[in-house]
Amino acid sequence: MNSLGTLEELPQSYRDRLTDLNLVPLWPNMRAVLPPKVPSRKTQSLNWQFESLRPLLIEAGDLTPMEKAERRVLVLANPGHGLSSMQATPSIYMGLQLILPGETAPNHRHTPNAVRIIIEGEGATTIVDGEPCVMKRGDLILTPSGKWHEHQHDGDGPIIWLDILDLPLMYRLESSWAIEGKPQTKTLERDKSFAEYSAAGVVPEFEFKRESTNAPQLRYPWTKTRSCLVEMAEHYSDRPLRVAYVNPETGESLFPSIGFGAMMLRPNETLSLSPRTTACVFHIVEGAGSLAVDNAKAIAWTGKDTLSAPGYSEITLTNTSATEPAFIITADEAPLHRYLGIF
Ligand code: GTQ
Repeated sequence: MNSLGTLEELPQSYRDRLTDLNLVPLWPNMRAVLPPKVPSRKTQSLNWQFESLRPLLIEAGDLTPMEKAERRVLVLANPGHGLSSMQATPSIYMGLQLILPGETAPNHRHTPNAVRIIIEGEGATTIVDGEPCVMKRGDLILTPSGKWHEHQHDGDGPIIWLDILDLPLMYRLESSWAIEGKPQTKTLERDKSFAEYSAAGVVPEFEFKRESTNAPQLRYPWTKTRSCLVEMAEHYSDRPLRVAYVNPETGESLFPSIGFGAMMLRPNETLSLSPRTTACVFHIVEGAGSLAVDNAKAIAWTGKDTLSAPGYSEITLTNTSATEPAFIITADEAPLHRYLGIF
């Protein structure tokens, strides 16, 4: 590829006249926005270790009362994007949220899609459009774009979960906004949508057309996902053990923006992910191991850690235990890449 003319080669007076008219010459910038063959990526591979973060999150519980926080969250900010961008990847926001016993996080709704993955604690409920969803370790609780949601915690200890939102995408589309609402009335039975969709291949039949099939199931209990992976392991001794979380009505990804999956690594298993364009994040539900990205030094992980890795990279996950399986929940931008035809 030819090297192209630089900005410095242009006379200052010419550059000034361009600037006055809000014009920019493409050629000095072209390789930066269209680099040869591989895109530039800001997403760094890293591990937000739960053990190191937890004390700071608990401290936030002392420092900031809920009324002053609404959402008491420490954002997992990827330094590659700049900490203030509050991004884990180009489209994914992640944060660790803390609710103390007796606290509530007020009702609101917003344009970004959100999923929570429960990390620690029991006794909390998320109410989504009138449906109370139980929150247990490893569960995914969905609050799709536009749905009212609030959190209550009646358990004994703190509850901590990982929020995953397509906030950076919505923000850059200049489409991110929220509104506050009055506390919801629980108009639906607890975990109604999970009850309706809890058997794979069987979906509820409605006499009347549903208002929307956009994410009809709101809670995906971890116990179900885990036992599916364990049963798969009994059938396959060599294939990767991976499942995708889908909309049970359409078989499509939970959201148009972010795709979610889960995997099990057998004891001592090393899994090289097939090459993909999208950045991804990994939440370790159980186990201990390492993440290697391209030729960089492998990053160790253990239960409750959360990691990120850029797209267009060779990713290898290793379970370093010789006796115990490891379980990981994944999130990536594949649905969006597929929609754009770049996956
Ligand atoms: O629970 O609605 O971590 O609106 C960031 C923004 C959580 C939430 C976050 C949010 C929420």
